[in-house]
Amino acid sequence: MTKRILHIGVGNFFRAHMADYTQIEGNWSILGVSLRSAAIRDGLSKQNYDYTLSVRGDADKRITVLESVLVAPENKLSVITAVADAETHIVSLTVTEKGYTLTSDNLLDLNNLEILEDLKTDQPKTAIGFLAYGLVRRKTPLTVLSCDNLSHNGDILSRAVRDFAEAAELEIDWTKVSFPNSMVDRITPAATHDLMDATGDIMAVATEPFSEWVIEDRFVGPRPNWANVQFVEDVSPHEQRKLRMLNGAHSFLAYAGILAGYEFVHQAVSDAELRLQAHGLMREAAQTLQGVTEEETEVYASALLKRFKNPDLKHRLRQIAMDGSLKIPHRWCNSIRELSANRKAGPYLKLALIRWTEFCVEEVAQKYVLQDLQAEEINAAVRSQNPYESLLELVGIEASVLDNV
Ligand code: CS2
Repeated sequence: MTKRILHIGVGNFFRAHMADYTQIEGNWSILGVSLRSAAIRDGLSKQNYDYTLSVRGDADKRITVLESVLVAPENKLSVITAVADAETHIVSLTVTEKGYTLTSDNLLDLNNLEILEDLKTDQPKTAIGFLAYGLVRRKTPLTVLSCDNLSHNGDILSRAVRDFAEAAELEIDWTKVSFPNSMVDRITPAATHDLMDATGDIMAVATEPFSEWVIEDRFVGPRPNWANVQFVEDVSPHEQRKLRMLNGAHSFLAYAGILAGYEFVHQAVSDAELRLQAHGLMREAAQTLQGVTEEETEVYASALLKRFKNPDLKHRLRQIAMDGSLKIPHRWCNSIRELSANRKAGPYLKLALIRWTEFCVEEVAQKYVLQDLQAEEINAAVRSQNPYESLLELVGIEASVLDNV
């Protein structure tokens, strides 16, 4: 009998990554949840929840592992019931950084309006609310697997659900729940009309051939035997390598690239100066990593530059630039703090922060709508007496820290 994963956040990344691994595994099925919009359910339901995965450079694949998709606002009780259901062994999430409703200290934001509402009702809206109300009813062990680009994603999620449960006075048997940390990687751009035309599938997803997944082996129930997944005791070294080098360089290329007038990652990274700077940032980040040699991180950096250069991916810089105020702390700031504490230089990481502040100033000057959860705060910072320092404060960096790197 197939076993079930309940997956919250059925966007492109999940459909290119976890869905692909699970289909290859063969013994599990996935019930999806969309937290807000009905668009993915509406599109996929017309095609039996199957879709085309267009792996650039390889043959297209048909992904058939999704059972169905619940749209949370229409099916609140069904989502809670599915979290509690003994046949669901894993609840996984790809809800992006903002889906965790955190403060800048990575704690549950108890002033977030949706969290405040969710605390008062068992008809929640947020991922944290659904998890907590589902766990209250849960009788058997459950693994909750965060697959988002946050440093210590499982620990952060666990803390947020616990804080929610405490504030809502919910009783949960924590001995039956685990929250492994994980590192996920596969560059997956937003779908385009060209992709839909080429595949004849309006729900097609494009991705790159490369993919990586490292998970802490802390499952409290059965788990899929996913091929090519590394199950490890501690994911930190992998997660830091990926977040600080890949995502760090990505965000740098996004802001510096947009300022230089480029649209796609492959264009920005083909600019000799930007490539050198992105490489410099990766080398600085590499100095903060434990247990890897300089040679290994150099090989990794070169492989990343090659992946970024893939012209078939058409990965928009603006997709990466979104929600910078939530991404930057995980991607640059930990490296900066560690370099500063060790009195090491980090001119390219510093440059990246400067480029982000310039990007914010320029977006406001152009009167663009800022694509950032903290758009209001960014606007206020840009209009303040000292935009540079105020913006840095938003990502938790004091200007004085930068004096040391
Ligand atoms: C990107 C990531 O949009 C972004 O912020 O940096 O989605 C990146 O493509 C993935 O993490 C690659 O695994």
